[in-house]
Amino acid sequence: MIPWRIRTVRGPRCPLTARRRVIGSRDRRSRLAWSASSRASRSLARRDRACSSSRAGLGRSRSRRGAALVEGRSRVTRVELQHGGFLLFHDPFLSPDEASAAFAALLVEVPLRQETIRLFGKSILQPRLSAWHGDPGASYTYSGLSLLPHPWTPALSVLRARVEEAAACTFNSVLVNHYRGGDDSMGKHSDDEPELGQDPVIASLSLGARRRFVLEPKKGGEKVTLELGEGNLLIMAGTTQHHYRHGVPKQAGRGARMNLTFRRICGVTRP
Ligand SMILES: O=C(O)CCC(=O)C(=O)O
Repeated sequence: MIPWRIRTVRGPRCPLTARRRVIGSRDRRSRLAWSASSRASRSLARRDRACSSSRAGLGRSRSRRGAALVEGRSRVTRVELQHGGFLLFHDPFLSPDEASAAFAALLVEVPLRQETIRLFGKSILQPRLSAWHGDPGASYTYSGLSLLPHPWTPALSVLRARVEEAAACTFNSVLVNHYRGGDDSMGKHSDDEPELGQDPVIASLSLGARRRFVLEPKKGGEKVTLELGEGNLLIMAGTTQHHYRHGVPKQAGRGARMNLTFRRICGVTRP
């Protein structure tokens, strides 16, 4: 039983024309915002081939750095990064009720566990719980850890449909991270493994406690810090993974949080 309704319809019942009509009826600012996304919408027709930011149509922008745009109920802020990276921050994306229902469902459905990884030649326990889900064949390896996907659960499938529509791009896997409290964290890293392809689009959905998210350029320069709160969606695109590391530092006193990073493993045939 899924405690919220799917507002995204897949396949032929989700025609691009309907999407364009909605976009066309918005104000000029919003239409500008969607100039990148209309290319992205076209890419939905090629959904099974979309793998990178440029193929997904998210590669170019006409909007200003940090420009705030209104898309449906969601406020979308676009942040330009160095060398062609960019972020799209949807706040809110899920309502508080949807977010807390999703959190509760995921705690029951997802087999969260503490994994051991290799870092600087040493085996260490990750400071959080995690689980990898996806289409058959969507395996993922990072920090010496090779993950075979668990199948999509009902809640993950609903959330994937919602996120795919917002990102105008398809995902065949998701890494679920559960931060049990403020002592759990994620070290700085890039999602730049070869199986993600060049310039991957990574869509990160946050549930539960608000946490600080830091992006730092690999070759020095201005850091970007965001507060990721309940129901926010952060899309990292363009060359972000190539030029930046990101992480979630410890933050004393914070409660439990769940984060879902939807990804596309290249070369996997959609079932
Ligand atoms: O928890 C977050 O917000 C970040 C997760 C993340 O960086 C990742 O899954 O690679």
